[in-house]
Amino acid sequence: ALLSFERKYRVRGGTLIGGDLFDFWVGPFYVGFFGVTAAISALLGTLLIFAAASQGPTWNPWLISIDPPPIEAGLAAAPLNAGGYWQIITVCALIAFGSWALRQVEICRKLGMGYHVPIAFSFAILAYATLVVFRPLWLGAWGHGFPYGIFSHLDWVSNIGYQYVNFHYNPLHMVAITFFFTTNLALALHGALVLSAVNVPKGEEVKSPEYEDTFFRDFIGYSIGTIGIHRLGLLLALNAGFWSAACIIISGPLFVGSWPDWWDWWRTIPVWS
Ligand code: BCL
Ligand code: UQ1
Repeated sequence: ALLSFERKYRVRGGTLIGGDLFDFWVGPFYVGFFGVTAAISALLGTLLIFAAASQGPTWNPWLISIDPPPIEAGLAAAPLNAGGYWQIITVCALIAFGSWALRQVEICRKLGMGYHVPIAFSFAILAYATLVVFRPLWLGAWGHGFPYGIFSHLDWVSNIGYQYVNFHYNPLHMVAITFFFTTNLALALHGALVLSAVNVPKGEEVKSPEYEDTFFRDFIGYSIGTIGIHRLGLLLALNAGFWSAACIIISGPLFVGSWPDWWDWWRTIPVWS
């Protein structure tokens, strides 16, 4: 069912491509050209996952793994059962994610809103593309992408981590983790603060944002403000994704060896060496 206000916002236009062709809704969902391309590529990618799994040794969902080509195959197109499925599935995924972002753009344009959501989602796409496109390209083989499987991708992360001895010492991994944790802290504070102001006993009026500001001024002498916390949250979250991509793209292409040893420059600073 349509919510009471929804009809009013079902406006024409704002499409990037195709004019009015796919400018309609199916139930609650806006379709659009990119809704069609997202649906087709997601469906095709999913079917190919099943096709590839049918060629493998197991239907155990934990153990199914669709592997990239062997490293020796370099950047060539691989036979289906030797990484070719992985390559096509990766293309489907990239088209699906890209379409999803562009569909968000069209909805933003329809509603006259900012592009914050598609920009934010683009950082997630960037991180994925870094793992399966940019880093493999830079290292010269699709075999450097991660395998599509539940345990197998965990094994990949573990193996790549130990390939650099101890990934915790990767300075950009440290930065990324710090942004992930700080994002969590910010959302916990924000969620708690808003609920504390709004969850008043029955019959009482909810507390205004001034109370929220006052809580933090009493508490730590500073309030970032009600818009400010959302700007901060977005900034923290985007940095988490960005530095994740950065920490893995430097591992291999720009740095080989042991991340713990990378810190030797620090131990040899003249002041204490
Ligand atoms: Mg580490 C990466 C944290 C220990 C090796 N590690 C990461 C980062 C993150 C992190 C900073 C992964 C997040 C990311 O990339 O998001 N690592 C982390 C933490 C510890 C840790 C907190 C810890 O010990 C407390 N890491 C270790 C140990 C090593 C190690 C020391 C193993 C032994 N780590 C590695 C390696 C890597 C990481 C190797 C990486 O490659 C990875 C990284 O940086 O990757 C970039 C980015 C988000 C995405 C990639 C998601 C993209 C989503 C796409 C666009 C959309 C998907 C849609 C979906 C399919 C649809 C779903 C359908 C609907 C739900 C229905
Ligand atoms: C805050 O200052 C604020 O403004 C009133 C919020 O808005 C509702 C918040 O959610 C939070 C968490 C803060 C406090 C945050 C900092 C960084 C001081």
